[in-house]
Amino acid sequence: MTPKTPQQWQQVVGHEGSFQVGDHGTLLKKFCEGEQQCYVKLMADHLRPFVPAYYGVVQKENQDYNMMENLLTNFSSPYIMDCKIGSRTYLENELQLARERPQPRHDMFEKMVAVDPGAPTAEEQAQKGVLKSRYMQWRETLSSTTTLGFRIEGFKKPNEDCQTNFKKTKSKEQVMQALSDFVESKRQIVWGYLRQLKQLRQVLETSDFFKTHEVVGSSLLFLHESSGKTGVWMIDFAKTVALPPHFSVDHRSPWVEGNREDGYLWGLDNLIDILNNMLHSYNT
Ligand code: I3P
Repeated sequence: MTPKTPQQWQQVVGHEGSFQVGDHGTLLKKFCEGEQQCYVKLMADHLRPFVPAYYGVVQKENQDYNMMENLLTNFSSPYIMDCKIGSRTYLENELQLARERPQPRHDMFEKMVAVDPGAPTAEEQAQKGVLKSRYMQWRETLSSTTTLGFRIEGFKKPNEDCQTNFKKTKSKEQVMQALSDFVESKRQIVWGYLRQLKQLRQVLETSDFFKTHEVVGSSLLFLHESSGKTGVWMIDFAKTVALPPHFSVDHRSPWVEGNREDGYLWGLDNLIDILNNMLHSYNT
């Protein structure tokens, strides 16, 4: 690990308070055992260049953290975007749990009503609560997760506030418009991202880790600078779980309960197609 200039971490989306900036270009993320196991395996997998380097567990003020590379330290004035990949954002066992022990969530009801007051059912209105699985599925169909296998969670440009108003960004055209805004219609940036996403797809097809895991709720982190430097990394493995032995998924087939398909490659295919379309449109 080479010492790097400490740089402020900029959180665009995700659970607040989960991160701290560590020393020497590291980032501390609140400990999650499942995520730790993924990072350990990923450090020995073909996917290693596409994930932040993992340095183990550290403790700070009685809290355990997974310590990893702070990817922002490689950029001086980064544009940052988080896209959640896959056709599903909840695990099959979360669904099972919701059936066995339904726990309506008031916070999720409030978030739902804020976007669409008509979305809750009469029963949900009465109890002022929605199940997490129901909320997550509603979010998926409202955004492009169900139709394209990925969604923009948020982005941030240098010296601007975070933009996270993408809950209803659903159609190809809407997604393309948001992505164009993020890259400021710069051909070179789109080209750079496309090249890296195609490399990632190739590596995913050969990765033992990817072959043996259900990858849910994971994101791609996009970083670029106006100079043209780009980078894409896989992040967020809290809901990435090992499949049972001899169980296989192709990461492209539609999900039906029990088949564990996550739609990761399907989403990546669609994202690559959209960026390709953008590149061609900038030519004309
Ligand atoms: C959140 C988002 C997160 C999810 C979180 C949701 O909704 O779906 O992915 O965390 O659940 O509240 P939104 O983006 O609309 O704010 P997990 O992926 O970790 O389940 P939570 O409130 O139970 O943390």
